Amino acid sequence: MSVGNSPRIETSKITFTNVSLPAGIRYDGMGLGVGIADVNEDGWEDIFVTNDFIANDYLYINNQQGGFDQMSQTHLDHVSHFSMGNDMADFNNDRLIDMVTADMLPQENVHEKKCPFR
Ligand SMILES: [Ca+2]
Ligand SMILES: [Ca+2]
Repeated sequence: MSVGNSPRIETSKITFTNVSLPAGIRYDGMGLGVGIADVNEDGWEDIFVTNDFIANDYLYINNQQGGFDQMSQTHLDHVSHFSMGNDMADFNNDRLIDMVTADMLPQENVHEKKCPFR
């Protein structure tokens, strides 16, 4: 996911404006998954971004003031370091949102040791 450096994109009928930085979406990473759900049950949708090896996964809690605060450290016990996609839903019917991340760490760590970012 690229944050904050994308120019305004216009098509003939639809216009998109990048509001990532004003909304508090400040962290770059190799984003491969985005999930939207009300994780803290305050009635406002939150965003879960899963990243591959360069950055951690980020949980953006809706601050109800037009933006989000990155709060993965206080809301999650741990995150994957090689995340692919994610999904959020009530998978076990207990009326609480569950979060699932697909991790792609290979069985051997040869590839990880060759990575220049580690
Ligand atoms: Ca929420
Ligand atoms: Ca559940």
